[in-house]
Amino acid sequence: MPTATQRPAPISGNITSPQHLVQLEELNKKVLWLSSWMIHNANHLREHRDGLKVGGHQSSCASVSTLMSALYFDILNPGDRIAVKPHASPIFHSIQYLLGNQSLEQMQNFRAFGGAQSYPSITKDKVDVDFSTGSVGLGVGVTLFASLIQDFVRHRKFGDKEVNPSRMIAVMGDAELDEGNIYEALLEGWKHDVRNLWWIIDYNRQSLDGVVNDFLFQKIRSFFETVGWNVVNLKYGKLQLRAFEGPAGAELRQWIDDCPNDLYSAITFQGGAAWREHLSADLNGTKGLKTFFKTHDDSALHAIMTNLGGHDMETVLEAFRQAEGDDTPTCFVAYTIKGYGLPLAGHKDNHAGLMTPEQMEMFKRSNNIGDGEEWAPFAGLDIEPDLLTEFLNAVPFNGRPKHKRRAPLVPVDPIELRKETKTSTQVSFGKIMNVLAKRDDELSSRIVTTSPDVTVSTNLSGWVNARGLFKRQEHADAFREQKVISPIKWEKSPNGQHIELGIAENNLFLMLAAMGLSERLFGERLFPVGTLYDPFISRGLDALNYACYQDARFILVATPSGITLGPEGGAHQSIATPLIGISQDGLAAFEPAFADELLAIMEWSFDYVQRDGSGLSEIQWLRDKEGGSVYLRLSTRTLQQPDRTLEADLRRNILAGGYWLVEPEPGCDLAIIYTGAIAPEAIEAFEQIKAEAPGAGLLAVTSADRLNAGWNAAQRARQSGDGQAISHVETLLRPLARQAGLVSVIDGHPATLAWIGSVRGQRMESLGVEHFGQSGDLQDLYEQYQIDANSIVNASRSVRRSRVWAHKKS
Ligand SMILES: Cc1ncc(C[n+]2csc(CCOP(=O)(O)OP(=O)(O)O)c2C)c(N)n1
Ligand SMILES: [Mg+2]
Repeated sequence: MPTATQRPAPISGNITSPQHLVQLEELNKKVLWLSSWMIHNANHLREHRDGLKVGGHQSSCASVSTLMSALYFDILNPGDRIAVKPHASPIFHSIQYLLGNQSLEQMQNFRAFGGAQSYPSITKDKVDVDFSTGSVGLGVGVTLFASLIQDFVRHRKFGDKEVNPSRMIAVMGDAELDEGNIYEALLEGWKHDVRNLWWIIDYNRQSLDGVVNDFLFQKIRSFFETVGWNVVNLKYGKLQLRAFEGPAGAELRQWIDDCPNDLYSAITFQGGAAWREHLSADLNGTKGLKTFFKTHDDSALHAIMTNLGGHDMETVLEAFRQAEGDDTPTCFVAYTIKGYGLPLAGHKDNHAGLMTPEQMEMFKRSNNIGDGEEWAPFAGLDIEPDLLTEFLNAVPFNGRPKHKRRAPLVPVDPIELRKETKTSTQVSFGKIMNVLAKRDDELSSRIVTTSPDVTVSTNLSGWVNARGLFKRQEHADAFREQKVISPIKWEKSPNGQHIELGIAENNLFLMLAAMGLSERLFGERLFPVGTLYDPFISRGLDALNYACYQDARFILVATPSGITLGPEGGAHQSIATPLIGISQDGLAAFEPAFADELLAIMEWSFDYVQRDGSGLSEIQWLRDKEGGSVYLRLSTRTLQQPDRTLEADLRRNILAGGYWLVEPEPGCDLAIIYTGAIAPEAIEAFEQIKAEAPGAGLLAVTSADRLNAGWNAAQRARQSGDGQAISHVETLLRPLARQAGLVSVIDGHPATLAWIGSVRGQRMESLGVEHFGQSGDLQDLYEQYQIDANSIVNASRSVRRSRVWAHKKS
């Protein structure tokens, strides 16, 4: 294995000055050292109180260090945005450290609480991260959608500002190509003619468990070319190219091309002598081989054989620079070695492998780093610190503003919605969007909608008719031109405000992530509204989680939902989504029953997605000042609407998660609690039971998520000594007798509301849906799954009986 100091000196070409190249090489050497050291420090030198493995990926870092150094120290412009391969986080932090953007303390606390994160994180890292990564494939995919949103923002010309396009870049592991979301994104990108996109594949031909298929590169080329990308191979480094011109050069090249990936990796691990042995056996009798061997000792031979394109700074710079100026999406296949420059190089088990303290000591010595100099930015380098400082000060990327981008808040004026006596939440959603479409205000101009082929069936077509679809080039509606009558216009233009997607929910969530990061990425606030069928949230769940994790802001509208879609299809019934709504961090979930509730929630949501504060909110014990994204679970079921005007108090309760549709009398012993489209059954059951349970209450839960979050937070506050803390659900339940019985009902999993029994330790029977899958009308289905009015009455009687029984027993 060549040590860091033995690494071949760069050979200068036309692309850059020799001095610049040497400086980049030296910085790259330091980046590799720092990344290895911060992982070593985290694993071996910090106190481990819990005995758990800390981990880190020294080999994954080593394979990408040249590519990343070339990007950050030379190629990137301040506006370029980059998703970094998750396990290259230490490389990213080391580069930021050298650029003066990352603190020593953060470096030393890598993977510790409050320190630099295991994987680059927008929300948790202190340094400026463009895209969070971690779940492989998603960070790559989101760059594609970000490039589309960049185009969208540029075409909308907010405030007549001309925004120059930047590059959206993913530095990705080759195994990320196994994730299906990559191909879904590629196809969508092709449809939308995405531009200014670079995907740089760290083609080390190793994943976590093993070595990838030898012919993967051919497939990569054809996938990408099929969807209109340029593909650039960085296979050989300059040392190799020079060797190919020397004695036995052509045969050497052929041998390299023919060598299976796993064998190449194994010999890389073994080093110079093993190369000699294999080459001698395989190329025995080749003219010039002896001369080649004679002029290269083991170390020089190893340097040539491992001088792959992705480790050769000059080759990398050449490739990147040549791609500049062409906005065609470009895929770089950079051949690399996992663990390059480390004793772990090429070993098949090196993914989580760590250098031993002894190996680290040797590595340190080979880097000329003295004791106590481990974190010193320039220790052991062959160039004067002043020159390197000057170099770093001139790095174009560092011209990026240091403060977080904030766009002005957009006022949300009340939305005037005509009252209906009967309607559904889905229809009301469409009408609210129609009202917004007709308005000429800042909010409406910044709304962007998207849907995976269910725009019409989720009632977005009124909005789309008014605002049009987004496409970089004008595209007329052929049906309209041919006078084929349709209520739905399908005109595409650069001014359109709806981005239509193919049926791929993962893409929907990556799109919402990119739209919801627009303020951060492009300085322009957008209000993304995405629609889909509720059950298919599960299809894109990891991407939804990913979007929320990086604090992208959007409104997700899921409809229809539950078994309430009736005859439309058993396979499309959703059960678990209300629980997702409760448990998904960063997402406030609502399930209104009536149009006026939905209106209040949507008005609030457009404000909520803009918030960026901290501390307690106007609704106590909810983290409302921080804001977040919103999930609305809606229904196609038409309901009789309550005849009322929302007073401030009622509106506040709707937003806090619940209100009494019928107030209980103090000390009463029964409450029926319902959520969403099952409201008529709850009301009917309530009417039937109220003679048996005088003064009973009927509680409408508009957000089990927010009721639950408030309760948890208030409990934690009390546990920490704040005796006054009380949450909304506790206030709501206060009038009930201590031993009152509760019955809940939801068209979703019963656990969504079942926790309410614990709030005051009251007996509770929870109705909901645990099984699904058959079509039917609502009467049949509600009866079958026991969420019909009769079942609610029976549960009310049952809970009252068991309450009396329990009371007697005690
Ligand atoms: C969705 C997902 N599944 C599994 C993992 C666990 N994991 C982390 S890295 C990795 C292998 C990555 O290999 P590659 O992308 O080639 O990166 P390399 O380390 O070789 O650069 C796996 C399976 C993950 N992070 N995300
Ligand atoms: Mg790999």
